[in-house]
Amino acid sequence: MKLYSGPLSLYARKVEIALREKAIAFERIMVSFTQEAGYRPRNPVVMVANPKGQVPVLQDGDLTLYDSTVILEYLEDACPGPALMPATPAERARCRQLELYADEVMIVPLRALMYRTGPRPDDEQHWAELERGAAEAGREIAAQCARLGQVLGERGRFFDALSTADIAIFMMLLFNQRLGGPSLQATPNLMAWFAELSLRPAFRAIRDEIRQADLQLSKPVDGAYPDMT
Ligand SMILES: N[C@@H](CCC(=O)N[C@@H](CS)C(=O)NCC(=O)O)C(=O)O
Repeated sequence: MKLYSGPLSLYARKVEIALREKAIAFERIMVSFTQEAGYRPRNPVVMVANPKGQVPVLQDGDLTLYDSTVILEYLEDACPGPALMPATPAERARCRQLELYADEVMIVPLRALMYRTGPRPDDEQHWAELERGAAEAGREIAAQCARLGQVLGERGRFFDALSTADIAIFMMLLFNQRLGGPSLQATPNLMAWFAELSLRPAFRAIRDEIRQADLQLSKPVDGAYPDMT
């Protein structure tokens, strides 16, 4: 398999974690990314494969797929063991729902923090507006973390075994860390879950690569990575 990924692409890194957890060999092609120009110039293969022009793109023989969720579903069907989806229909649906919560709901306030890793605008007023937006987003992220803490409950896990939802939520919380969002300390069970996943080689490798990519590509962010062990 061939995966088109990006150094700071949280969706492509979701797929990388799944591939590593399933011990599937793959060739990784990193598309170019800078804070100044984003993904431009676009990778030509990605442009042809994905009408949205986005990574991840997975090629498996004649099959070319885009969108991390579709790719994860394919990997689950094509390479079922070790499973990254629960067994029962209800739990599988709950897993898909939680993955979507991460990918489409948690991403919203995170986007309001992303300016922090890019070049600082000259206009101080614009910067102050961004900072106000970030403060509001931080409150929303803290509320989301509290909700996730409730879902985790005393059991401290979303499902009996590792799932695509764990991967998606981990990526969002990792990005919250790198962007200097709220610490997880207010939700100890979520923090413990995050720390436990960080010990798995697949998660640790991606976390460390992203941290390294930040050192090379991003502006330093005050208070970044507060909960890193
Ligand atoms: N829903 C898509 C989102 C993919 C996505 O947003 N990819 C970003 C990188 S994390 C990208 O390629 N952005 C470039 C762009 O949107 O122009 C997925 O899950 O794969």
